[in-house]
Amino acid sequence: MLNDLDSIKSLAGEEIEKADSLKAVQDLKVRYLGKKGIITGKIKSLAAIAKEDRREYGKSLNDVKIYIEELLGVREKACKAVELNKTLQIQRIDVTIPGYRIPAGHLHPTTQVLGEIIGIFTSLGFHVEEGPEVELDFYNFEALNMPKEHPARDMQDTFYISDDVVLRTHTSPVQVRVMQNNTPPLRVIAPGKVYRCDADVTHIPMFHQLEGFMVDKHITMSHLKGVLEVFIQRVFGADTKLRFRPSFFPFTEPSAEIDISCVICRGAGCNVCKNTGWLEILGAGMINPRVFEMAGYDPAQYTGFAFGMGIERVAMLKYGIDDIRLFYENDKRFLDQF
Ligand code: 2NL
Repeated sequence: MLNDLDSIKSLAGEEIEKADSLKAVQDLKVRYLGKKGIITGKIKSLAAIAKEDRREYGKSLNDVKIYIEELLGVREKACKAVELNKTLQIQRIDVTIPGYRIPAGHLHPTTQVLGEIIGIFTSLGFHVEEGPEVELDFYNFEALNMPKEHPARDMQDTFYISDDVVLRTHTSPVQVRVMQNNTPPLRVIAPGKVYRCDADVTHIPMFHQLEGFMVDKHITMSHLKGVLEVFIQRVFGADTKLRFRPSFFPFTEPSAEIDISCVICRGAGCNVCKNTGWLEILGAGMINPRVFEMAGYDPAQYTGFAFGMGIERVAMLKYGIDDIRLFYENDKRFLDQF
């Protein structure tokens, strides 16, 4: 009786010793200790053994069971270690390899240039003001000395919402509102979107403009000249020259168009400046007394200068871009360059 336990014990010992994978260990566990396993079978048959032998046989059977369990446990541990090592060899991870860089976005070139310009004017004491893009005819035209029949209101240029509501064609109406609600001295810039019914390489129906003005007693054109010179030379470089050409705007008198020495060829002549050596960059002038009257200011007491520029145009000159539509196509090959 006890002999069969000895042979089970030694056979199990041999088999478990030879098991060289977790699967093989698992199979042996089932073979000996499973529901229909050899040891389990012996335990079930205990009842059939003569009462006087049962105690001793039972104890030996239990010893064999514990022996097999322990061997299986040791073997299982060893196989697990071998398989883990194999996995680590195959799935080797080099923790020193640099990670993948997630490409970071950046501000749109128009926004970058606008931010730079705002920074320059705020450093000179100008405040940023904003206003509605859907504007009353009064603020967009009437208050700026452009009465109903004025050619600048031409249907070709202005988007009309109704008879007396338009999409603003410039940000000047912001400044008119500022004058109505404040008393001088004033130093204000008004950046924002403006709308004109126009489209070609240098014109799009929505673009960005920045206007600015300064109002106080005794403001003269030399203040205008000084402020614009600081502005231009900070954007385009300290060696950039300015040229004031006589011009006309209904809201300024006198008016001027300001050119800068060509930032591409530095005045030598190229196709960007059409061999003139100069680039047109902004319009400006002394605020027309009629505009002051419309805003409720006494033109005998106050004077002021005003100026306006297209942001995309400044960006085009700064970076030598020849087609304004590139700013609105969202082509990454274009945007990635800024
Ligand atoms: C241009 C020219 C200009 C102004 C804008 C202005 C505003 C007020 C009163 C008087 Cl409230 N003037 N703005 C003056 C001169 C020129 O813009 O070429 N813009 C793109």
